[in-house]
Amino acid sequence: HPAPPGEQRSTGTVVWTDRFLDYTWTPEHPMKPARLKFTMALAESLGLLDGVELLAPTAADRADLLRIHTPDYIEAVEQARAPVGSPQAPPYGLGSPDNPVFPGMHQAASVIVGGTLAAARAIAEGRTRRAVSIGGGMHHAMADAASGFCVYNDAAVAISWLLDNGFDRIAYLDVDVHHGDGVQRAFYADPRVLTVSLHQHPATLWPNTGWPEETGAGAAAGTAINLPVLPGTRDAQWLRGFHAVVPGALAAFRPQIVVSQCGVDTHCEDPLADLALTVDGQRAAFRAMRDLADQHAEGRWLAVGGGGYGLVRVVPRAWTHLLATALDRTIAPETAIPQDWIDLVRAQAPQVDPPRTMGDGGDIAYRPWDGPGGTGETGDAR
Ligand code: TV7
Ligand code: CA
Ligand code: ZN
Repeated sequence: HPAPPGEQRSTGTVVWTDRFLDYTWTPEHPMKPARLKFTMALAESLGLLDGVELLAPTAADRADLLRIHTPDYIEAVEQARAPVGSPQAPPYGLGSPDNPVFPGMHQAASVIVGGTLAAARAIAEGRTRRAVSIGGGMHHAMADAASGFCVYNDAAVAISWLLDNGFDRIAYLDVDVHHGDGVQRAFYADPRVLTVSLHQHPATLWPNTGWPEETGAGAAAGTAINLPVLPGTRDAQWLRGFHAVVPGALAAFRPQIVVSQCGVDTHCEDPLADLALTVDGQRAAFRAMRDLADQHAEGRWLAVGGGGYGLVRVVPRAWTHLLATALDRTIAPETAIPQDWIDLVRAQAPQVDPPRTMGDGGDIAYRPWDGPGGTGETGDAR
């Protein structure tokens, strides 16, 4: 039951702790905690968080991590020290340029998992219908390896916990520009989990997996879906692909909860990939996933963050829309960005021109997926 227009009923929970900011690689690394800090500052400045209770997570414990990760790998993360005078890189993907060892890595990565688990528990226990943890979305982490800036796979741990706590059918939707390989791998042979990833075509982007032929194994055949999109793809084309595949898949699978990885590195300005979405298109994708959870999963929606490397001009606006979407508090793309936020990022990132409005004037005005009577707001096919 979506809230009637104007009603400020909060159906969503925001998971947050400043400890998310401890997930800090090196100063040169593209995944910077400032993107989370700037997002929360923008959401706050717009009044989005007024009256919203923040759920503060604690670190996931060893038993939680063992749902997905091997004991040896967890131990290696705990023991990892930046190599002092030794050229020997630690094993398990640790100490590579993508995943350099940083102090407190195990603890920081465990808090990220704790955030996604807290969101899952809040939904499972009926305390909220929707929960968002923008610190999560570490979809590349493997059972025994760090990969692609991801140490522990928070979404996979949370999905595993949900499977043991009353959920038999879980849909995972991954709109990050990169393939959600770690989550797909964790549940590739498990028919209870449908994984869907949209991503830049594997022939053109790391990790070079997520081919359409990857569809699940054994009894789980058909429960992995991969939708590669070509470099240069814009809002309307991307959304058309989403709507051609995802609503039908969810209608057939009948999930009890939708888990969304909401990476925003699909943006045209993102430095790591080559898609050409705008914040408006990303906003439409979030609203579509929320509405699909409303239609097919009794409103149960767990959203996590993920990639997104435009730390001033993209991530804060996009994830503020994500938070607003979960909270049923629409922010129009025309909305002016408050001056206090502009001043804040000017002081901390003087080299970047901050955005002025909450949208990019994206091309979703062209809505080829809209049948007669469609509102176009989420691109919902009807
Ligand atoms: C979810 N692309 C994570 C996405 C992970 C992408 C990669 C970089 C990168 C790493 C850096 C850096 C970078 C400008 C970009 C084959 C390589 C090429 C490392 C330099 N600048 C998510 C992972 C991807 C690290 N990895 O899905 C330190 O780009 O392409 C690769 C692998 C070998 C390693 N080199 C890159 O969004 C959260 N890494 C600067 C400093
Ligand atoms: Ca993806
Ligand atoms: Zn990514």
